[in-house]
Amino acid sequence: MYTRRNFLQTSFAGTLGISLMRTIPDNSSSSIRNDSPVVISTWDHGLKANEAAWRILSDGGKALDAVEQGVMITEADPEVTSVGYGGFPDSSGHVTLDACIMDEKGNAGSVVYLRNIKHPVSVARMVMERTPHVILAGEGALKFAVSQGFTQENLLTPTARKAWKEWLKTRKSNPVGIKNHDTIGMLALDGSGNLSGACTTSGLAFKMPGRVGDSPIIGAGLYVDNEVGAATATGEGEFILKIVGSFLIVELMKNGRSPEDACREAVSRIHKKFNLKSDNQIGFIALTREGQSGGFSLRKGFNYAIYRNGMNELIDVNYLL
Ligand code: SD4
Repeated sequence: MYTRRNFLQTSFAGTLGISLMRTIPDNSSSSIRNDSPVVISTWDHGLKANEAAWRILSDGGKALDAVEQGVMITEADPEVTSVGYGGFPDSSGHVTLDACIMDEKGNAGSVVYLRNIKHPVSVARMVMERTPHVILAGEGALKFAVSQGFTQENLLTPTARKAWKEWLKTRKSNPVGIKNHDTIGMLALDGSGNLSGACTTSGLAFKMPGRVGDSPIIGAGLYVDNEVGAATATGEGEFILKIVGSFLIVELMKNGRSPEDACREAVSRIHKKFNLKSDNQIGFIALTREGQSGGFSLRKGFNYAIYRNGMNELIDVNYLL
């Protein structure tokens, strides 16, 4: 049984960052005019990221630029310990980043297992725009980034290092837990009616060296079909990969399912197929080309930020268990 919850709405008053909270109607999917831009992104850090994206969208800019600039805010934020700079490292103490981006034409770029570069999403965009490939991994991705002018820097903050050192003492704490989910996936619809998406993460905390999750994999962590809509994911990538979650959601929407219904179906399939642990979490969000949005998660606690009509809101999604 999933439970309907009231939405928590947080309005950010422009750059002043004034927060207001109020309850909005019990309906997670909402429609807007076709020509109104909208941006949605996972988790509450999406509020800040949305602001950067909205500045571009409200100025008549492209969804592709909006999603890149939007998630770069989170990548640069040391407080966010699952994305970019400040992300928790793998079990050997290295911060390794995964990111991808997809545009309205179906072009895509991705980097996996990238070290020492603060903005993997921008490298992913360059893979898309400047190479004939879709994915660059590890050493090759780093060499490419440096060749494009990116500077190498240490991404392991003192806080993340301390957390890793603590974890090393026991190696027992489960890196795959609800607390460690903060990947940002962002979907935007611009004033020209074009959709784009981006997804960026440091993956699961203290993961095995070499591990890559769903986030940089087109179809799993992100998918955009300009004729239909877009979807992105957060949570245990191992499960999302095995159902090709984001592609599935977009195809379900193509067959008439609402964003929330499509996300619910993807979560249900994971729940039916796999033996999940009590701290596994999965969350999806989706956006149609008409600007209708929705999300759904396995467990309580997942939310997404939506900026439309000049208002930035945080929505708690419905959940399965
Ligand atoms: C991964 N899906 O690497 C990512 C983790 C995540 O919020 O979403 N965290 O599997």
